[in-house]
Amino acid sequence: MEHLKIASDNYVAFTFFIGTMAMMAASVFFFFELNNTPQKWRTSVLVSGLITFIAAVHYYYMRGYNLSTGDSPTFFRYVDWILTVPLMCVEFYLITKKAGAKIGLLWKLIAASLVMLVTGYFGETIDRDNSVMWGVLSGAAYFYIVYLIWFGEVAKLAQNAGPQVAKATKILAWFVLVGWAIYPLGYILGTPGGLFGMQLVADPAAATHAMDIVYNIADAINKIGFGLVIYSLSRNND
Ligand SMILES: *C/C=C(C)/C=C/C=C(C)/C=C/C1=C(C)CCCC1(C)C
Repeated sequence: MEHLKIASDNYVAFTFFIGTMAMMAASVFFFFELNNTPQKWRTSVLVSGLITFIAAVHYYYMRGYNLSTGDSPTFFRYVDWILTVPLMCVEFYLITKKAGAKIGLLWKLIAASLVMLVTGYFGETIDRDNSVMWGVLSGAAYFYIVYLIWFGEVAKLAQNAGPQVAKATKILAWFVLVGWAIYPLGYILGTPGGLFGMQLVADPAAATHAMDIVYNIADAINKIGFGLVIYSLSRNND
């Protein structure tokens, strides 16, 4: 068996390792806390654990893939997102359900997130020549999600779901507005001509590395942070 050494300045591999460990630890935490979570919040905390657990498994693969090839594990990255982002939409649905959220709202959020991710994947992989167009389409779907959560149905429902849910939804809305906005930054850094034809990082390898580091940091903030907001909601509310 080959033993791969990580250079001390290999920040990409470092963030893949730390990301794996953080997602694993968060999953153990959420799963073990289920036992002393009030019944009505159990599904929400379980979903938080599923999100970090799915990410942990993908990070485990991505870490190994990156270490042995030096490449960006774009495929695993998008499989992870395709599973976890819709689950984050489920969280919004679950916490606003008691204020009357309909299943149609969940499908809208999921459909928009799938459009956002599939178009992003095209731009990063099979149609890099049109990365700007795919990025713009993906961004439009992203803004639709932001709209639903900040001003649309989710925001309105949260207002009627009691002060604790309203507060948690507002924090999650900030995650979507600021935390999720880190991803297009990674896309712009890593995709040739990603910023309307401009290249921010000239060297292609450096550009890919910057993208992976940005995505890894964003994932840790968004997946674990999101879960912790749900967790604290489950403790503040009876
Ligand atoms: C746990 C993973 C999460 C929360 C992933 C979120 C991903 C995004 C919000 C990605 C958005 C993108 C754009 C808005 C434009 C460029 C392409 C993407 C897919 C990076």
